Amino acid sequence: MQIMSSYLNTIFAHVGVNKINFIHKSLLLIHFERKMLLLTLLIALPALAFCQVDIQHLADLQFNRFDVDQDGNIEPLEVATYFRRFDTNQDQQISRIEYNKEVDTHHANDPPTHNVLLRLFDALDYNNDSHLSQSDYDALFVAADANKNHLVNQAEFRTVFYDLTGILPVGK
Ligand SMILES: [Ca+2]
Ligand SMILES: [Ca+2]
Ligand SMILES: [Ca+2]
Repeated sequence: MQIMSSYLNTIFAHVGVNKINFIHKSLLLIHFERKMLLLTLLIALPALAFCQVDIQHLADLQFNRFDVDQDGNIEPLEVATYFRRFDTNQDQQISRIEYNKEVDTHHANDPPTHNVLLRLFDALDYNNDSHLSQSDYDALFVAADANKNHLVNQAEFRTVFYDLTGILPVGK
């Protein structure tokens, strides 16, 4: 009887430890899954916000703002005109504040579009000093002009716009 009891105790003790281990592992797993869910949400939420933007439509809107004479091409002179419109204090720099104001005149109460256009600003601001110079736009023009004819057409502009904002059109 004595032997039987100690044998059972050993078994229970063994099962008990395993039970605790099991519960501990389950809790760890739940904790891990919660963390992953939170992480996924944190990653997905900004992406979801950007999905609300029709990126091709926005690219075309921006293209049309550059293409002042509406001939289907952006010429270097039009880039200069575009730059001057943003540079309200005429210090040859577009600050993030100036850029924000100009974006607001076209996209007030539209935070997703605003965010996409600010992504564009940050992508162009290579040295992260929150200012864009005419040379940043000149570099953008050269990069966009894929066929090197000194003009940027709509297709070339779309490509560089998707590239810089990091957003591709969905189902197009
Ligand atoms: Ca033009
Ligand atoms: Ca300025
Ligand atoms: Ca071209």
